[in-house]
Amino acid sequence: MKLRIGIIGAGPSGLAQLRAFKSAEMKGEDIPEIVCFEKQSDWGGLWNYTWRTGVGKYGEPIHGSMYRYLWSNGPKECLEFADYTFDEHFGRPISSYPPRPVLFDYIQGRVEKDNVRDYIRFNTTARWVEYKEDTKQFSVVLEDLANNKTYTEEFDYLIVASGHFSTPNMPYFEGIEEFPGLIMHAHDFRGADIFKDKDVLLIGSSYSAEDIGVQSYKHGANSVTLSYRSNPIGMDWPEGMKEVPLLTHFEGEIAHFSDGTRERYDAVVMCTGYQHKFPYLPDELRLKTKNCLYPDKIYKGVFFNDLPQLIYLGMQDQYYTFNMFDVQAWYARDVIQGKIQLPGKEERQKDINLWLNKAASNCTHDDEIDFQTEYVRELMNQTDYPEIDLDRVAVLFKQWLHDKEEDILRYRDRTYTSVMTGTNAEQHHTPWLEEMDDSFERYMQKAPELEQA
Ligand code: FAD
Ligand code: NA7
Repeated sequence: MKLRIGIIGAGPSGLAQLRAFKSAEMKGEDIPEIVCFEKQSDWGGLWNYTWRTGVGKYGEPIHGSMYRYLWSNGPKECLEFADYTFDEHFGRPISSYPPRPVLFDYIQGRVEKDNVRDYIRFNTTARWVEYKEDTKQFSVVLEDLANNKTYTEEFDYLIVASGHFSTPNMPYFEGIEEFPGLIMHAHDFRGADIFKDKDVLLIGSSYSAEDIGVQSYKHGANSVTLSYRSNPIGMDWPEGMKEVPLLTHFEGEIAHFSDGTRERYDAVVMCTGYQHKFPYLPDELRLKTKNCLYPDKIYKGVFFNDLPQLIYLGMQDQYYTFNMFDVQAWYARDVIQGKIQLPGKEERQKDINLWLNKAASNCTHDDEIDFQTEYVRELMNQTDYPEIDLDRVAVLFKQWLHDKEEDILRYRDRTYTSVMTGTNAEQHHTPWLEEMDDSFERYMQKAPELEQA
């Protein structure tokens, strides 16, 4: 009997797992029977943009948190697949910070080549999971949303690749129920056009606050205020943008801050992060963690220590993304295929503790980059995933942080060199701040063609 592998989610992590098995198959290995369940009608996870908010066509909570004018927030050279380069996909150099449709196209290119679509059941939600001690299998209740049918299937391994930037963390502030303007979470933000000429308050001091802030500036907000709880982002903000300490309460349309200042706003966006939420998993199988670089209870950041047949992909906070999901998926594949033997539970916990201790001593962003670089290296070195010069990737990440600090409005015009191919990125034909069209077609145009047009 072939092993049966269930994968929940066909975002970059789930697709990495499919690709990992495909690549083994292409090398002549026998691979298990695999089924991937995806609740959306297409693959790509967050990169599959939706205009919808709230619930989808079939009443499921909307997964997407990406917005229309999203451009990569880090250099593409840091996330490049080692087995499918940007050169291979685009056939020519492109810039270092492409817009969402361009990265979506790149993600799709690799899996289209492999025909992995056949493994995926779209419009299918994982509803509930149970582990059966007698059969040592997972029993998964699934809902075929389009046909309104529920059914159950059994799997030897279950791979959770359902992401963790989808369920908002939504705090309460006194008086907010009387605020007359728009209140939303970053999860529901779809474009800053609505903030033209408005005074916008963003709560939070991480990626979402930073990027929704500069998006709002770019699209003509009258003013943008970022309110931080622990530390300010600390950029040299352009005129019209500023950071203030934490919001304490509202009085009507007036927001009060902990430094005693107050101001009137038209809209509030909670850029307050996300919850790791797995409504289809029972207590004893559920990963319970905040957003951090090394969640407890998962060995090598992947195997649920209480039951290593349960595998979590992409659950860390992320400097590394696509290539980190790849090394996790390759490692998981090799364990499933019996090429890598897992140690016993206590040994695994010791290893987890070692990483948790290392994580606890991270003080700066540079420390965090080095930490995640070491983590990716550890997994990468144990499989046949093509080698990446991770020290050079770490240098690029640090350069990226530096470039952002130097000019938060223009860092996306910077270019870097691919660690995989040595290709220098091209300068995009239009500076990011002036580029109001993020479509694939516009992006791929060369400057002279634009001039002719
Ligand atoms: P996801 O992309 O979230 O995919 C999970 C998939 O699981 C989805 O398709 C979902 O529909 C499916 N799913 C969920 N629940 C179920 C269920 N019960 N049953 C069936 N299917 C289910 N990373 C970068 O590298 N660069 C960026 O510029 C960048 N920008 C970002 C901007 C935003 C606003 C956000 C939120 C994230 C950004 N990221 C970025 C990080 C992002 O997390 C990763 O790039 C990547 O999408 C994570 O992939 P994933 O497969 O782990 O999760
Ligand atoms: P993050 O990176 O998890 O950051 C969440 C932010 O929200 C962080 O600054 C928190 O402040 C802040 N926060 C959380 N709760 C509160 C409350 N109650 N009050 C005030 N501030 C709060 O989430 P992001 O959405 O920015 O980024 C997630 C992904 O999206 C990322 O990978 C990007 O690529 C895009 P803290 O510092 O903890 O005090």
